[in-house]
Amino acid sequence: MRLEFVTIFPDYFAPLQLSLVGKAIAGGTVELAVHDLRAWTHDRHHTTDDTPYGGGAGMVMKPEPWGEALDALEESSVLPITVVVPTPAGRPFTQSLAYELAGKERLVFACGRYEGIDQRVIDHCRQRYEVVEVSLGDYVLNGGEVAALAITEAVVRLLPGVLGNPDSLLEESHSSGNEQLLEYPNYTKPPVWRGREVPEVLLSGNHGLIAKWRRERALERTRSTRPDLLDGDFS
Ligand code: 6GU
Repeated sequence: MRLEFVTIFPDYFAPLQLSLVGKAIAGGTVELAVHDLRAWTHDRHHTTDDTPYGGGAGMVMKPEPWGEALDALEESSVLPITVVVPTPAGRPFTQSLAYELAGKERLVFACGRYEGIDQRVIDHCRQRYEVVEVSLGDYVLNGGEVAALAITEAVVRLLPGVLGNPDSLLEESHSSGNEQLLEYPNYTKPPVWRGREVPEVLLSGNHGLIAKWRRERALERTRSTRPDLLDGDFS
């Protein structure tokens, strides 16, 4: 999978060389390119924003550098482009959207700053590419960069061969193999730590009882912190 980021802050993407995503890059599963939007400006100050038509606070990203950036990316590879636009006005990011994006050949993250990107850039993209506007949740970040990192991590770990143990994908919170429940609590050695004991059932070796206990804890946790995930028929 090819992952590209267009941004005025390329340094935000340095951490992608670390950990699991870094290994996916080193191992060739992921090909990564970070592009400085300012490379497609032509004025002395490398201007990427301007005041909004109609007035109001904040600045809007100018369309011209974005247009040139996307033209250049389109010419750089024949892979079909899916443009991901991180924005609080986007479609909520979920595990199922992560799986959807993991199936694409080439994601181009258009990271806006300020109050966003001139709408004509998005409209232009919709005409030429697949476009997904994605929101991480109902709060406001200063720009798309941190959101793009989060989306990237969620997507890359789903690619074949990236996780050491693919069974992890089945057990974790929000995966389809877990009835949409939050994950049960986990314990490791020692059996007693600062007077706190590991629940006895986990030491029993009785896999049926352990599975039942874990499901009960998962339900309890979900009921208390995310009742919205339960649509009724859980027992
Ligand atoms: Cl995806 N982008 C920005 N800029 N702010 C956000 C967001 C995304 N999700 C929540 N807030």
